[in-house]
Amino acid sequence: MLNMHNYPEIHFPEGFIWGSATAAHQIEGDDIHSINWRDQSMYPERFPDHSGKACNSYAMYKEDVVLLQKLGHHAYRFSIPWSRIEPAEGQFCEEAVAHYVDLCRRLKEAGIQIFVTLSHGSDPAWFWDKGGFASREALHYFERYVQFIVPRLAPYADYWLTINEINIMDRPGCNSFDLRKNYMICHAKAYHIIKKHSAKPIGAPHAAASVVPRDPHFAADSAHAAMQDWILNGFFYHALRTGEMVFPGTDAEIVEELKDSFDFWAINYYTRHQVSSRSKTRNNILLTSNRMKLIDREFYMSSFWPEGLYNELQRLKDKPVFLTENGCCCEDDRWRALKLFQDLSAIADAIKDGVDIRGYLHWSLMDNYEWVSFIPRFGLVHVNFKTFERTPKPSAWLFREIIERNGFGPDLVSKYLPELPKFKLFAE
Ligand code: IFM
Repeated sequence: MLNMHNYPEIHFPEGFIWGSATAAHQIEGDDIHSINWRDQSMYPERFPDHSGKACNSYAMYKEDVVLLQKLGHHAYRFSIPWSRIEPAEGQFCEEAVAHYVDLCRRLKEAGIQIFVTLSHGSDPAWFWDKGGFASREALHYFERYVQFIVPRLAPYADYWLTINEINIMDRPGCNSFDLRKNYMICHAKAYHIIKKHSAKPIGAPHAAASVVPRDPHFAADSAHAAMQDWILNGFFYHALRTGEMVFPGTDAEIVEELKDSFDFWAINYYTRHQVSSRSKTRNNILLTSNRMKLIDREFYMSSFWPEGLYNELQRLKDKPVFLTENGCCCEDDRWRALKLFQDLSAIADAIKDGVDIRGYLHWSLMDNYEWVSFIPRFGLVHVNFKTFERTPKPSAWLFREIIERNGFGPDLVSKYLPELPKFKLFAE
């Protein structure tokens, strides 16, 4: 997958959906009723940057729709912040609902399909005061929010995404297995509520990552990698297929309404985790070197691993698949072009080998607030965080060309990465 000048012409299936993804907390700004906003104020030491106005997209959403159109996207994935819809317990904000309905209308007018995520890190602070997703007794609040918002969006949504990245949800002080089980239960509830109002397909975006042993010939590393893979990936696939939630060292639980509660696999893919039984932290060993850094600091997504994407997709042959996130953060936009070529060729290979992949949403439309910091820039579009000016990067134009021809070939590689043969990106 690295010898890109020798790629054959790659074509995606007819009707393949191309687009990009964002999340409200990361782009809108002023998510003041969310738990994240409160955490930022209460524990500033954990947050090098405050999310503040982020990309100011709550105010600039109309421009963002025009931008999507200019860049040729067929689809846009965005999230509804529960924190704006129900800022105080039981008080639903009609103004916020009207805002998202208007966003949907504009997207429809622009011919852009809608992937709407119901929960992507904007839980209201009041909900966590009642225990949040860590408490089974509090989950009915989420259900009530879903019951409220779904009928309002049903006329517009083309695809539903329930809860983002259940499999890596953590919160200080919470047992992560219990938390993830509770999220799964909420996903199942949301699935069945949506089904009552909409015939459109439903998925739950999964943070898929390859877990590889540092030394594949060392039994302890392999065993450890297999266990980590279960916790990260296997648990989620098994739970959605069967309704059974199995985490090592805990009692398994069966939730009938969870079984088969999805219409497509929604896959977010970035990187791999290399695990070693010999190191103290044991996973997430960063595979970087000084000459290969995407950004000038350690970041967990520093390794490109298209083979891992191909392998993950091979596990998902039972339903259609959408890539609901994929991308990288970098200062040098050429990395993004490289990532697109590599991961899209892995996706094309997976399609050839029998995986029914229907679409690809790039993370992200624009540079945004990466949960604690503005430094990791994931955007196809550069954002000036002082003026909020949006400027498409070369990779945004590359992506538009890929969309227009529903694929790419070596000519596009040469056009966007002419220096590739001499590139030092892969040198140690
Ligand atoms: O920015 C996040 C997004 O919110 C969830 N998936 C991973 C992205 C990059 O870290």
